Amino acid sequence: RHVEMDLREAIARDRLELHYQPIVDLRTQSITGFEALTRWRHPENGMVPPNVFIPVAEDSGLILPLGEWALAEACRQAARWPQDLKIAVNLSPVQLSAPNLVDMIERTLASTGLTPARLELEITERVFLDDSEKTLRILRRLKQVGVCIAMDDFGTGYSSLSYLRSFPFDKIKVDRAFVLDLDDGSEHVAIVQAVVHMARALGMRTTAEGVETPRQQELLAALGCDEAQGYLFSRAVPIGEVVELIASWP
Ligand code: G
Ligand code: G
Ligand code: MN
Ligand code: NA
Repeated sequence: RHVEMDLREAIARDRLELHYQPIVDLRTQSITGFEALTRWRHPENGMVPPNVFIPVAEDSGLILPLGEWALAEACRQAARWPQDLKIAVNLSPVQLSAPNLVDMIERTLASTGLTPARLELEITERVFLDDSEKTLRILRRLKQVGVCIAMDDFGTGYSSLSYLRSFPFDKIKVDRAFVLDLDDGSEHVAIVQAVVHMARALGMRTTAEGVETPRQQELLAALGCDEAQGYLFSRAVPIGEVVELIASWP
């Protein structure tokens, strides 16, 4: 309750921040883009983690204004970056089932001037739990707008492979649960390999999340994974550090 009231005020007073985590090409080591992650600095309690406030936002409906703000802010910032960099924004299933999502996204692209192909929307498997036909229709409309769609947290949820065939995702993000103990001899090697093969066969790219060690990076590259993100490369940084990060990237 308290969290909900405080979050409502934080949104109204523009007190949320976006942090940006780089996504790195495993072949060239260059940054291909950033994932925007919402941060909430509570005036008394300090940083409130997203796994606390996102569920509250989803249950209360506050995820709609929060999500709209995050999208607009991320697009506004990314429009000023080098044109080859993409911006990934997380979309809640609640946003996907709300009316006017596609209009809102088109309006945001128009008002920020961001090229649609530079925007990547990350959705989770949870979106297919409700009305998967309706979800597929919305995703197809979004594709027509020209944005990219990524399947986030792949392998953790209520995975069904059937929707991968029903919808042309641009990218699969392999959940960090499979990267966490990715090491020589780990069973996760076989799982990541299978996901990469499947994605390739379906014409989708793969991004590994939660990469923390050079050995994980090596294994992922050897397995044919396209991109990676994680603390090995960088944590999510405030907007003021993004330009510096791009400029100083090896
Ligand atoms: O890195 P981090 O702890 O910020 O992210 C935790 C979770 O919160 C991730 O699953 C991430 O997708 C989610 N999250 C972070 N920012 C947003 C946002 O703006 N919208 C939505 N829907 N989820 C977000
Ligand atoms: O959208 P998603 O749920 O994937 O959000 C990414 C989450 O993972 C964020 O909470 C982010 O801070 C976190 N994260 C990013 N890189 C790493 C990492 O290398 N290790 C761990 N443990 N968490 C990470
Ligand atoms: Mn994500
Ligand atoms: Na994820």
